[in-house]
Amino acid sequence: MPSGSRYFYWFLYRRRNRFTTILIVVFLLLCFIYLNPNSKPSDQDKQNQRPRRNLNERKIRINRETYTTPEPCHGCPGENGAGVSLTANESKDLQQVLAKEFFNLRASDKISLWRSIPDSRDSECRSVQYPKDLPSASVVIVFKNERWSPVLRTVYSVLNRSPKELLKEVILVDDQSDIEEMGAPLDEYCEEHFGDLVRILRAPTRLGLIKAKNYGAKNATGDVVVFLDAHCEANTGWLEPLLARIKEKRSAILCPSIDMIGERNMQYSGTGFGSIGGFWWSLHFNWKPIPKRTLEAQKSRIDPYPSPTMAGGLLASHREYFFEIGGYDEEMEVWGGENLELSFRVWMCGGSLEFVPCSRVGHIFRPGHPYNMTGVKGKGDVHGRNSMRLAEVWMDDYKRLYYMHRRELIGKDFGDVEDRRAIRKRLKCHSFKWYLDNVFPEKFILDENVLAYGEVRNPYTSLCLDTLGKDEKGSIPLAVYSCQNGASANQYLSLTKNHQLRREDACSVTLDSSSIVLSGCDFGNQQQTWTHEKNGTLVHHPSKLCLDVEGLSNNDQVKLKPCEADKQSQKWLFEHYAA
Ligand code: UD2
Ligand code: MN
Repeated sequence: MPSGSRYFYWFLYRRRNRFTTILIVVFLLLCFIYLNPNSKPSDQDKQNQRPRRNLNERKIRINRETYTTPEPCHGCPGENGAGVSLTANESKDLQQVLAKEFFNLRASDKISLWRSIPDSRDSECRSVQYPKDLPSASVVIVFKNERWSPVLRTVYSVLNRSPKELLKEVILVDDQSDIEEMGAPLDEYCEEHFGDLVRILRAPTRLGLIKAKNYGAKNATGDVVVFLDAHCEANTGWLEPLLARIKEKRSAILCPSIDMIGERNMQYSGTGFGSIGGFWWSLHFNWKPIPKRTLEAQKSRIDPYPSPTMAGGLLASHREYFFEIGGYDEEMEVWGGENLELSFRVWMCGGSLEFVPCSRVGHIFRPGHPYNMTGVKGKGDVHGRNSMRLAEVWMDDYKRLYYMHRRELIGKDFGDVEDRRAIRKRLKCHSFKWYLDNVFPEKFILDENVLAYGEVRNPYTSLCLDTLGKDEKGSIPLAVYSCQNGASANQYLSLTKNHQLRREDACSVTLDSSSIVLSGCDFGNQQQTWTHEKNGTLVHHPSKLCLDVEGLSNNDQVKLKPCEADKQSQKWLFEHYAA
């Protein structure tokens, strides 16, 4: 027997013909596999590899010279903005992912980085002709612990849906993320795929989103700076209407209409339009319906319209103007307050804040934050301290209404605000009263222009009317609780000149024949009218019944009862009466 390699050669020699046949068969088989489209890894498979360097780079290279929009990812999940479902296997430990990211990262990872989404604009927007010579834009996206697929999808949506001659650059500001793939792999990916269209700046220390936005904007070179959160999808034609309005009015700060990207399944849904931004006196942002006066002033329903405040994340401003009016407050930490601060400031200092119906951008609203919310100075309550700064600089005496909600902050340190007050002086800005009267006349001021306000005490006990910690987000019961001597916003009620018994945004009405709750105020609703008689009773107009409380102990619900002269549980005294 031949041994070792000799045996091998002998074998080959003897079997040469058969061996050649096998080679040919293998070759044909390989050709078949390569040419059969079903056996190639799909676009989706390729995209799910991370870091994703196996993409068909030629197709998607989007640098200045070879700017093309990638082919749609046919057959991929989530196309046309559809929601994505997960297999049982993919859903394994999903709760942990949700608890960490506050959105469904697994679903996001299944979707193409440049998926298609439905054009959610009003059909009229599609035929608007914008001027050719619009200012250029730098899009600034700040991120802290955001993930690969939503961040890159934000970038692709901007690159694919902005006219290339208008987009100067995209600037990604990494606010010291702890996620490895967002470091060098992101640098490499952007360099390879986007050339100098996308720049990445690494914050030298944790800046917090407010300073990070300043940092990005200072490094921007476009005429206009546009801020986006790092989990957005810009929709068709989103940029032109923003730039066109800034060309018309340099001092207008503009917000696209924010569409929703479902945090559970990533479904893109248009939100229509019909909102302005408002605020609570606790200095949180809220959405309100567009007032009639605003609708009436619009020439067309797709025109930009004024809004008293903005949510904060998505906005466009002439870059130089943004800094002329003070940029963001560099002493604000991490998250919160800067959106109302900029809103009040731009209005009070001669500019305007407008919502643009034809510009639409989707955003994933997350129920929590994937990053540490603790500031150095604001410690556990960065929003509270940031809001103190804005109240102290911009709200004049109306800051009382903020401190009424946040009594524990009275006397706390809010840092030095002299530089910010200097802006107000330099620009000769209006008062906060001017803002309330002219920009937001719908805002209810709890202690102005009312018949009575403050705690509503039963003079025979130490009990006050109380909303038991519930606010306008849900239904608000009206009950009694030990008086807190002005220390609780739950006990602050107003009796208005049009006879409503209300708090910030909710008026007392009868739920059934006897119990009382607070719900949306409606001036036309007779069920909401009350009189405070000289003898101390609060009489409900339509029923002619009196506000009464049965047990006279903490948490007892108030009721409507037949009025009885001298019944102690029907006597109420407001803390203040208008002179
Ligand atoms: C809203 C705004 C947000 C900001 C915030 C108030 C929208 C859609 N979003 O909160 O832009 O105005 O209200 O301050 O209106 N980030 C950092 N560093 C940090 C923390 C966050 O870079 O220390 C990034 C974060 O990765 C994200 C952006 O800032 O890209 C906004 O943060 P968010 O999405 O958690 O804030 P959101 O949408 O709750
Ligand atoms: Mn966000």
